[in-house]
Amino acid sequence: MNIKNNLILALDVGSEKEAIQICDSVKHNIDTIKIGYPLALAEGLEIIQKLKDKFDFKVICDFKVADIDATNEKICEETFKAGADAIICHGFVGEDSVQACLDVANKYERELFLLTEMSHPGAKKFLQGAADEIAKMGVDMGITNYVAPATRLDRLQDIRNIVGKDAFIISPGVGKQGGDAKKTLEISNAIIVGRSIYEADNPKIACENLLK
Ligand code: NUP
Repeated sequence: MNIKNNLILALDVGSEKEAIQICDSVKHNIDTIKIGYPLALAEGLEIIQKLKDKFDFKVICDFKVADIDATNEKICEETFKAGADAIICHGFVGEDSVQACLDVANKYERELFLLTEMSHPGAKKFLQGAADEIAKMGVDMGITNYVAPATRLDRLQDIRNIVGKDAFIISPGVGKQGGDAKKTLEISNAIIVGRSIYEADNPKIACENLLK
């Protein structure tokens, strides 16, 4: 995926009106947004196509798909039918569940991102211990897109070493969660930033400051 300025906006706002205001402010700095449950639950999946039509953005749906294979397939179908360019799935559910997501992504010629280790402190308790295996599973399955944390650069590097230099890693955790944009981009292909942009008085300047 080609991402302008290697910066993805996590658009976790609660209304279409707010979403449009933020997108309008950052549209010259950003061409890829990540929509998760907050906005999709507030406004429905139609918000994906609305924002794509208005701003010509690529949309990654952060639905952290983590169910049995049959249900994952249905979730991915609905998400891609709604216009998403990519979807994020969890890896801890295992190969069959992830394969179901990959099959639907391939059918629609869209992309799948495999979430390995999460960025928050709580991820250390359970997920961190499995993250290397999740990344290895992704490599074995031929997955080329990953999500890995900006908050723990040592772990981000470990995951980079497993998935290889040609894999595409996007990293949340810059800004509010404590991660550093520049250091993260030495390892990752793009950063995902939410609150530091959409809670800023001027989201456009917040983007520019992140890119300095
Ligand atoms: O490990 C993850 N950490 C994380 O923060 C995986 C994620 N998908 N996210 C998401 O990235 C999170 O749900 C939010 O949408 C975004 C980070 O937002 P912020 O901390 O920059 O506000």
